[in-house]
Amino acid sequence: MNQDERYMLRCMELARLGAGSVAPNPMVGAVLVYQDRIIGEGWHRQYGQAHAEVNCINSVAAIDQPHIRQASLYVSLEPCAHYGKTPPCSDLIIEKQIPHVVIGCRDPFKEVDGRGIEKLKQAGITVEVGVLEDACKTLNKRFFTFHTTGRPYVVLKWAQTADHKMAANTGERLLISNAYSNRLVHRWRSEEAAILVGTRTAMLDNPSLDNRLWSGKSPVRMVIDRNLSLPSSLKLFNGEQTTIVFNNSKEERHNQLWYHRLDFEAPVVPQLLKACHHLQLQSILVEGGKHLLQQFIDEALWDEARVITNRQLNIGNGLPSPLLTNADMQLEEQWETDHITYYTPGLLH
Ligand code: AOF
Ligand code: ZN
Repeated sequence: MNQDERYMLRCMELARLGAGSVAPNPMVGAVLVYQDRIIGEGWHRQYGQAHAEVNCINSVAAIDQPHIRQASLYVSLEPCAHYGKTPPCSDLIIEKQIPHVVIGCRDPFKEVDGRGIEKLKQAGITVEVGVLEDACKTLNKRFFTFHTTGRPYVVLKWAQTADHKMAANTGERLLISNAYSNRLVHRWRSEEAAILVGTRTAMLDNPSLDNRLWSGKSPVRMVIDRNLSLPSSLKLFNGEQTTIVFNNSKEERHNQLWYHRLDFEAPVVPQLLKACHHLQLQSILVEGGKHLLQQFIDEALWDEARVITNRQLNIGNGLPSPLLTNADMQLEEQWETDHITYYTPGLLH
């Protein structure tokens, strides 16, 4: 690892301190380096507030301020060029006469998208782009997927028995995961903007779809209820989170209950993702059931699948798990009786 990469790694480390507070903005970190010494550090801390570069420049001690004009700025994402909730960072960099800027990756947001880099170059600043580029993109995988593909980042999740069954034939709820993996699932819920289930899962499991076992926020809940037949007593229709009900007739908003109409004669998943994009929901966690999960897989509209397998539970007859075709297994983890396997779509490799 060279010096540039080391400083970029520090930018990413700082960026992660904004996790959970900056979405739908990306996590961004910046460091200012003078004669191989860090004289300033900053990150985007809170949605709507100062960007990483501003916090970084403001952190420089008085004694080092004269050095800013000879320093190098490292930043994990291209400095912005637009007036959003804050003025353009590229203007500030130019104003401060920083001579050299090293960027992790380009910003795909259409208001920026190379304009920040261009502006800096026009001002005579030397700009280097693409240091630890893949890692910088992965850090904001939800933001990148959202802006480059026009749909949210999709995480599929299910729990299965050792013999790959998701439910008993009777439809009754199976207790598959243990206390450890349940907590992990709540962490996953805290990390995505929205959570989705199908009609049958909503009815049979009556899930609350909130995050009770981990710190941080709960996602927006989404349920498919084609004919609006689900009882209003279900947990997901109650509580404080917003719930979006995808159906075939109603388009209305009542406080936290939002109805969104879909054309059920056409494939539902692309329409649903389009609605998420429109609502600025950058990621969704799909928690079942099998039929819905399979639709995402068959349409190749998914980015990660996380499968919890209880290795001690075999039920013989039952509802088989979705079939993950063209998937690459990435990693496995063990939480007591549960084994968790992480997959990504093999088609992309
Ligand atoms: C940067 N540095 O630290 C971040 C950037 O509404 P605003 O003004 O906060 O702008 C949000 C957009 O700015 C966001 O979509 C992304 O393109 C960029 N984020 N840019 O130079 C930062 N967080
Ligand atoms: Zn900015």
